[in-house]
Amino acid sequence: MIPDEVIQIARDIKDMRIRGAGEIARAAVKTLGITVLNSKANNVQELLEELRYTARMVINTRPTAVSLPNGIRYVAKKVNDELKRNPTLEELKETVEKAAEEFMVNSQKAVERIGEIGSKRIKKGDVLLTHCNSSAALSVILNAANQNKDIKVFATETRPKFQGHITCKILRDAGIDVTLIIDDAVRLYMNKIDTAIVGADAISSNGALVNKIGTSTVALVAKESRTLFFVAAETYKFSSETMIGELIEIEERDTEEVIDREELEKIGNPKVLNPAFDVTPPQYIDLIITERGIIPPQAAFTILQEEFGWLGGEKEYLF
Ligand code: RUB
Repeated sequence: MIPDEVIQIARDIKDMRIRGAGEIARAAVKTLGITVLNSKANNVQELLEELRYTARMVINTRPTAVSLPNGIRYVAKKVNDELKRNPTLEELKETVEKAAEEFMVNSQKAVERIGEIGSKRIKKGDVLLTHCNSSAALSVILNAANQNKDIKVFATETRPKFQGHITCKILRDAGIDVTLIIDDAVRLYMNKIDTAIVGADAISSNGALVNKIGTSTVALVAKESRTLFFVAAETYKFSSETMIGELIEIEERDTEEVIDREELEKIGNPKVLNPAFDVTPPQYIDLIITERGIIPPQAAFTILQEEFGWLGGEKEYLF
């Protein structure tokens, strides 16, 4: 019943061939469009059933990136509004396709806008540090470089999956002066850094950031050495569930990403943990760059209120 292409996208998200919270959200929303294009539904109810099935499947791929359910919620809201008018099957299909396309275009535009807004906060000659691989953070860095600000960038490896290598490649291709360091070298070099800039998988209503494991250490060390710590995050990364006190789930991934079975046996089979993300408290964050402008972390609640009203936490993204 579920199109093969949807199953493949869900697998690609789970296995991180599609990764980064923004990319994950766009891919997830795309599956709704694909579901409609391949639909065998004979009526509106059957189409909604297919959409629910796809939505649940992709939402379960990775639990932390709140952009994923928020993307689905964007389309579901348009569908729920349309349902009030008793649409025909064809009309509802069109609504889904249009809403999915709209989300994908807008989210890409948001990343570009973040680059324009954020780059204004980068000064000529700044030395930056980034962790993991975030298209929003890179948008700021690439924009600043395009303005001939003569920046230098330190990129962490980001164990265990080495997303820092992707970051290096993108920045080197743009001709930027980049230095790759191991994650543990962050404190040694922090006094050379003017601004650390990272992306977000989720931002909670109190302004705390959930991002790649190791981000909170970067923030802590930045605070210690009075280095600025910026977050680049589209507003669909803000978690409405946290408005009513829900916690953002931290994904635990396969421990073989950390150490393979053979090596593990050699060292006496210790237990291994592999959390993919960690939480940075708001007091370590200087500002959050969104497509709507720059906010202090304390304004996260206001963004959520504007985006979701008082409906926070109602999980109304399901069709
Ligand atoms: C990626 C990661 C990125 C955010 C933001 O983790 O932590 O910093 O997702 O990325 P993973 P973007 O590699 O486990 O997906 O700005 O591209 O949305």
